[in-house]
Amino acid sequence: MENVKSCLSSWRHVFKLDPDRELNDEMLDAICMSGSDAILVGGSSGVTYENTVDLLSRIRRYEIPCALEVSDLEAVVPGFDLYLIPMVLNTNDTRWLVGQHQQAIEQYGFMIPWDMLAAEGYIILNGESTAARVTGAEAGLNSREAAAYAQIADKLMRLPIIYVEYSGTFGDMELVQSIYRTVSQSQVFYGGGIDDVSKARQAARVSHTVVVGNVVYDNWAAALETVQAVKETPLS
Ligand code: 1GP
Repeated sequence: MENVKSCLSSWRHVFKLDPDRELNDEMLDAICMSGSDAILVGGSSGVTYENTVDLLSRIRRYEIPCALEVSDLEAVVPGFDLYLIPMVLNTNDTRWLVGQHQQAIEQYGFMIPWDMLAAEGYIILNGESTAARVTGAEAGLNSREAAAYAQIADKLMRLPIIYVEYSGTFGDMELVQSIYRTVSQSQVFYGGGIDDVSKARQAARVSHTVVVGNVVYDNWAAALETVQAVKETPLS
């Protein structure tokens, strides 16, 4: 775990790539050579073994570290540097907290490379997102409620990562800051709606790691600009 934590601690900016979406070689080259700290492969739907292998093999032409965010057991592909395991904190459906994990370990526990895994305590805050709908997340939290979930992850469960997920929309930076201020050992990831330099900077002030997703596919020139914006912004 210490190795995993020290690897994660160098991640300030991360691109999240969806195996189910098209990315041509020129775009992938620009993303992998952008100076970002890592590529996170994952998506909320349509992720298969085949499209994950395909994307990994293309990213492997580059030196950038590459992690798989495991959302579907059928799409777990060997060869990533790290495997991130989401555990959704703000849902009443425990399948997304520990249920699917229990089944996976019961079935495949003997072949899990535990020292390559890191758990992510997800707090899902965009009720319109696929992730919220699929997991039944109670997304309408205020800052105090969200920060209380963060303390469960940080202080009770001692998870390496707290993932503040606004997927598809730019979040409430005051709420993110209240989470950031409350943690003492977890690394706070922020993701959601970053599509320009200004939003990248705002998120970089209140989270250890900034995750940039959709804009890669919508406006990759803008996506590339987020790297430097994050890197030159100090944490608050
Ligand atoms: C999605 O948090 C990531 O899981 C990034 O969000 O796609 O909105 O950038 P966006």
